[in-house]
Amino acid sequence: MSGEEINFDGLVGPTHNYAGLSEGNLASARNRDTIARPREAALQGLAKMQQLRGLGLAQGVLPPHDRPNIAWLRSLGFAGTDAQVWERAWASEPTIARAALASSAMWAANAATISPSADCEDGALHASVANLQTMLHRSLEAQQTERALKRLLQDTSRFTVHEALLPHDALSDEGAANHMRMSAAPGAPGVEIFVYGREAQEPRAGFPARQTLEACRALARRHGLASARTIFARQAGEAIDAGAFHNDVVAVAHAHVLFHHEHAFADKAALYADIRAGARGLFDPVFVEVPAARVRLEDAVSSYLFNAQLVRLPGASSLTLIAPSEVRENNSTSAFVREMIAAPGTSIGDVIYVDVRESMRNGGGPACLRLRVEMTADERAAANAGFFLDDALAQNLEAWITTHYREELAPGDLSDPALVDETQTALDALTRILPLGGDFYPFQRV
Ligand code: SUG
Repeated sequence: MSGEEINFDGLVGPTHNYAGLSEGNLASARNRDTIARPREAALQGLAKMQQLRGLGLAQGVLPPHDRPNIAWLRSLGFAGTDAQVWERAWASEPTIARAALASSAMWAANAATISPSADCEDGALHASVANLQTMLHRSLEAQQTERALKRLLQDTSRFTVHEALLPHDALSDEGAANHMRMSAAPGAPGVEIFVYGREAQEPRAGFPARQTLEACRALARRHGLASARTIFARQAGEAIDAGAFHNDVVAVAHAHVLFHHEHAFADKAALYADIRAGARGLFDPVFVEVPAARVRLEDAVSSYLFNAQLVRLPGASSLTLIAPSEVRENNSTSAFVREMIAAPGTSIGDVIYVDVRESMRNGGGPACLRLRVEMTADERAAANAGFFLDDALAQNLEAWITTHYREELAPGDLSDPALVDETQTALDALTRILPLGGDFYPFQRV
């Protein structure tokens, strides 16, 4: 059966800011308390989606979450009007308030793990919402993500959207950012590779490892994956400590190609062998390894060379890397990419640079911003068409962003009670642009 990989990008929310919330994410720490530009951030994200659509790729959109998260603050005992709740939270619990404001749902690669129907025992497409339990601000995303995915994938005879795993340290799950898939072509059965940073209960000294083996195994079981084509690989501790808080900071796969840094995985030889075994009879895997002698882990992390989208453009014989412009500005990564795409017989034959700088400053590159959903033509027809980007939707979203988003959010602006009404008005309007319904956001249900 033929299929298509569709990228669903998270729209950057109106409260995009730099709060330094993610330990182990070097960009988030570095840019803490700097001035954010929400309007520009959202327009950059939309421009990236439009650029990819212009190249002939299918593109979808996922909505931002309601922030500040007033419902959560109320559950913590804050009372009064929504604006008062926000003021009071800032006054007494600034750490909690910062978490309640994060626009981190924009990084849709962390929304869920998707297994296309070709891999799943019951022939349905399975999606497991990520619990994102490691970081407080991200642990607030699962419920709303589940609502969004259920709006997109409504047809329960074709799609199964699983709720997040119990949010506990033992089942720590960050979604597709730690999941790769290789196959002959979209629609064909593939090899699913789950990358974990630690096992439950395993002590770890350095930066947090946000994905456990136990969570990976649970996802594979839920999705009904064939064990012969399911791989669990450990991320190198060295990579995590160098700032690769998700595997997609040091590796990306598409079709038969795995593009990765030399130090991405704890046991590369075992991973290659497992992929070859899983792929037998289906496709010949190609491994494009970037040696540390060419690109240091530090440069891979600061440029986000691997946080790129690896895509096949219509009619192209090789793959194209959609990389952040920071890769072009780093001498070692730009030189490596230039040589790679020019090499005879290369599997990755082109590069296109995109500007998502506002997101990058929080550690989110082009690949973080999108959730890949591989669908057959029938599945695509059954999915909610209103989430697929076309010119009319792009125009509406652009106008919506321009109307509702602030140009700047400086640290001193974050406590502004006016933000509550402003963002709720914006999101309420969004429910009439995307097919979300008038009860999508918690503030619409009170
Ligand atoms: O979880 N940053 C996100 C970036 C997620 C990137 N996603 C992927 N690699 N797929 C995170 O660390 C920073 C928010 C702040 O500091 O304000 C943040 O949440």
